[in-house]
Amino acid sequence: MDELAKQAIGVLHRNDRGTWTRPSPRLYPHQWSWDAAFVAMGWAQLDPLRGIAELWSLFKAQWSTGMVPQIVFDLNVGRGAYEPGPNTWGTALHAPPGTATSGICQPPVHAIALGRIREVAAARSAALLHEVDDAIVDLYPRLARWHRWLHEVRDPEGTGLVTILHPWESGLDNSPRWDRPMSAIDPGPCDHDLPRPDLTYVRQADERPTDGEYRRYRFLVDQLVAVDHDQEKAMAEHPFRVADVFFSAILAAADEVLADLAPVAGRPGDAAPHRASAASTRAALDAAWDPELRACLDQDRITGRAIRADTIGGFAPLIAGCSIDRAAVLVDRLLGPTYAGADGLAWPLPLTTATTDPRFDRRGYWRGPQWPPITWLLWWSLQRLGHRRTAEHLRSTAIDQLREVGCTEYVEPYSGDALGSPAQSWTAAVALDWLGTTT
Ligand code: 2M8
Repeated sequence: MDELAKQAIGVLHRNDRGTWTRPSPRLYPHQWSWDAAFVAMGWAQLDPLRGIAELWSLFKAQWSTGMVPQIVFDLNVGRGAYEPGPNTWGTALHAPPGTATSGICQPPVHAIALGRIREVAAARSAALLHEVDDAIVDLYPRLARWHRWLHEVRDPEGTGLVTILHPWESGLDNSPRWDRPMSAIDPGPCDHDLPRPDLTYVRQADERPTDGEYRRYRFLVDQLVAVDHDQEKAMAEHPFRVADVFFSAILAAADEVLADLAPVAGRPGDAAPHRASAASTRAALDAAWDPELRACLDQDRITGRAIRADTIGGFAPLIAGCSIDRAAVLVDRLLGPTYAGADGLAWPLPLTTATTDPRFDRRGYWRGPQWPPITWLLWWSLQRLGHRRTAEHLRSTAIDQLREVGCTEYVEPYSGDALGSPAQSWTAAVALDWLGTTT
């Protein structure tokens, strides 16, 4: 068997908890929302029904409002192994009985994962497709409720863009995109300990966010707990409110996939509204386009201003789907000298921040390094846009990279050093998907 496939399968098995998967053995010992979506696609290459189980484990913790939580905590994990842990969030009355969750969300990659699992099953056998389609009938209403929550609760004015209330909701936690809104926050004196178990699991402290960043992260959590996770209040008063273009683009792509799945779930009439939601997001992304930067910019909902930062977030239209002309501009930039085509890169793959942005940091967490799931999203999107050669170039380069660095969390783009967790499930999952492994 292919060596990378063997290693990736080993990582998934090592992190497997039966029906769900830890993102990594020590650094992230619980189930994370968007990791679960990537991981489900990885499992699908081995067993599509195990992929379905991964999604089910997550959606069992979906709140009655429709929100799918960022973290579903494993209560068997020792206290203090991950912070902030289950007791910090004040979510006991919100999460379904028998589950413990955080109180925020992450990008909605789940419908994309379900669509992908269906493709894998269809290529295997009619019987397997039948089983996956049965699962889609049950899962679809949960996915539809999740998307509805994002559109109605996080975009109550119908702007087409989803507002996030914490950088952790973006998934690209420390991106320079959040520097300005975060710097406007005064967390005041910290009246509780800020334990950092994460720092004991990495080689160097600079592979994780700083204590100053953590103080603000914790402050934002405390603010949400103070309003008992009341979304209407938070959307009016919370000190971090940003319309996130990358998150919104993922939602648009996922809305399109949900439209494809609606007839399978016996709800053909839902397809048109899902497509209309996606179209409205695409229009909002057009309006958020900055012609000078040639990028799409997040909007700070508190100041009313666009956030100028040259990061991977600016490529949101590629993920949502966009005009031929816009895609050509963005592909050019993606492969150009400030991103994947930068001089001296070990592998020509997309960076999370442009080398010319003053905040570019080659080792910084989400501030420059290459992240395999982001490359996967761009690869998947480029295929859909018909940029097949570019997509294939990304896929084969990413596989070359992973053969060298292993299933690491992220990669220092010049030295090619493996950073963060060395056994990261979503990296293993995208490797398996790219290899199209059959066992
Ligand atoms: C990282 O985020 C968590 C908080 O959610 C952390 O730093 O503790 C991010 O890379 C996020 O995108 C990812 O989902 C999570 C688990 O892999 O780790």
